[in-house]
Amino acid sequence: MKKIMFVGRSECGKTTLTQALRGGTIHYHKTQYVNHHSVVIDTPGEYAQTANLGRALALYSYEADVVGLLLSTIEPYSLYPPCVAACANRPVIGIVTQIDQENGDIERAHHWLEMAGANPIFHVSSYTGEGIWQILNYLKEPGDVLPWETEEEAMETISLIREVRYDALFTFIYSPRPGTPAASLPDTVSRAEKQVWFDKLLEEQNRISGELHRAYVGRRLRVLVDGESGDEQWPLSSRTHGGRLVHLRGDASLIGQYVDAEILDSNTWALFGAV
Ligand SMILES: Nc1nc2c(ncn2[C@@H]2O[C@H](COP(=O)(O)OP(=O)(O)OP(=O)(O)O)[C@@H](O)[C@H]2O)c(=O)[nH]1
Ligand SMILES: [Mg+2]
Repeated sequence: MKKIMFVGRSECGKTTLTQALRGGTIHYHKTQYVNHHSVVIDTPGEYAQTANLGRALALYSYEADVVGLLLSTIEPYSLYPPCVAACANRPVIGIVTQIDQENGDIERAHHWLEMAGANPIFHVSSYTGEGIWQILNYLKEPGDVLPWETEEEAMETISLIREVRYDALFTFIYSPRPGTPAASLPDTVSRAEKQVWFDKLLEEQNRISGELHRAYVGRRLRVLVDGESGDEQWPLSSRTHGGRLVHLRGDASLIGQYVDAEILDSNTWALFGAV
C-alpha cells in the first residue's frame, strides 16, 4: 500500500478515518502528536492550523507516498490556500469527510479542496463506511490484496467446511442490500465466477451431508412430527432434537407428537423413516 499522510484541521476526522481504513473499532482519541500507523501518518489538527508547526508537516510528508488533505462537510471555511498542493513534492489528494452529517455541505468542501489543487477528491464517512474502499483502492499497489473476496478465500471457506463437517448449510450467493456499506463495495468477481465457486462449495457440502446422513440409516431416532410433507411415499415431516428433517411414513394423527422413528433411507438434505 502507498503510505498516506493525513492533514486537516482538528476534528475533521483524520483519526476516525485512520480507524475506519484499518477496519478497527471507531473510538474518539484526540491526536497529541504525529502517529505512524502501518500505512497512515495521522497528524494533529494543530499542525495544520499553526504556522510554525505547519513546517513539520512538510518534513513528515517526505515519509509518505501521498498527502491527503481532509476537509469535513461541516467546516465553515477552508484552511487551505488556493493551489497549496503545488508546494508538496508528493501527489496531493482531497478527502471530504463526514459526508453523513445532516447539515454538511459536500459540494462546498469538494470545491475548496479542488481550489487547493487536490486531485482526485474522495467523499467518505467513517461512520457509515461510504467511500472507504475507494481510498483503499487508490492506495493499493501491485501485489496488495484488498479485503474483498478472492478465489483463494472462497476456497478457504470450502476447506473450513471440510474440516468442520457441518450437517447442512443454508447458503446463497450474496446480493447487494441497498443502504448497507457493503452495497457500495466494488464487485470484483463476475456472476459466472461466483456461481462456479458456489457450486464447488455445495458439491463439497452435499458430499459431507450425504455421508453424515447415511450413517443414520438403521438407527432409531426420537422425532417431533410437525406436519405433512406433501410426498405420498413419506407423507409426514418431522424433526430430530438437533433439527434434522425426517420424512416419515405414518398417519396424520401423529402430528404434534413425539415418536420413535426407524431411519430407512437418506439423501443429502433429509432422512426418511417409519414409525
Ligand atoms: N458524523 C460523523 N462524525 C465523525 C466522522 N468522522 C469523525 N467524526 C467525529 O468527529 C470528531 C473528531 O474526529 P477525529 O477523527 O478525532 O478528528 P481529528 O481530525 O483526528 O482531530 P485531531 O486529532 O484533533 O486533529 C469525533 O467526535 C468523531 O467521532 C464521520 O464520518 N461522521
Ligand atoms: Mg486525530
